[in-house]
Amino acid sequence: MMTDAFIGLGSNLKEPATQLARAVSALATLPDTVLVAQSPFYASRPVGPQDQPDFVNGAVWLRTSLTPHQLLDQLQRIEHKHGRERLRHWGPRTLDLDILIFGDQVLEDERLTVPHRELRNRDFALQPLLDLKADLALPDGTAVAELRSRCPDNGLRKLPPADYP
Ligand code: A4P
Ligand code: MG
Repeated sequence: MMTDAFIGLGSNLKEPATQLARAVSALATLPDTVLVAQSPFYASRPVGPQDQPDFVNGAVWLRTSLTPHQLLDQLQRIEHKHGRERLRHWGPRTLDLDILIFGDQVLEDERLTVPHRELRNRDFALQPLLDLKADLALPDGTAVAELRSRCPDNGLRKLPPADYP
């Protein structure tokens, strides 16, 4: 069975837009998975510690027969391959890949919380999801558009396509 999965991408170190573009290429070659679409990229102010560079964020829509945990394994493999450094919680990182939504599944265990626990507070995750699928909803039926309209504003700026390869 194929499931629609939505992945959030973030980076604020070492040419963030390039990090994200490389991550999209890697996601497009995952086993048992097709890349349906990628969102525009956005510059956003950091949530959490402010003494760090702005982030670039985006999202991709995958269709996969991997399980959520198999997909997480693959995302973590890509993060490590791309030289991810994670110095502190919510601090700067070269590449962060989060499972935002995995079909209509609701999961909570020691490795995985799906939908992502911070999704409803983060315009930099909600807006790219809307760009991918305007009528997307959470498993409980809440429209992503509704969450976006109620979410704190984080100064999102859409990057022109020329800013990423
Ligand atoms: N984990 C649980 N649920 C998930 C999920 N749905 N997707 C676990 C991916 N991983 C999930 O994550 C720690 C553990 O979360 C993983 O080992 C996995 O088993 P992490 O990314 O390695 O650690 P972290 O960065 O210390 O914490 P966290 O909570 O994941 O950080 P976030 O939520 O990723 O936030 N500001 C802007 N503007 N843009 C950003 O992208 N990102 C962060 C990091 C902070 N501020 C930001 C941004
Ligand atoms: Mg993460």
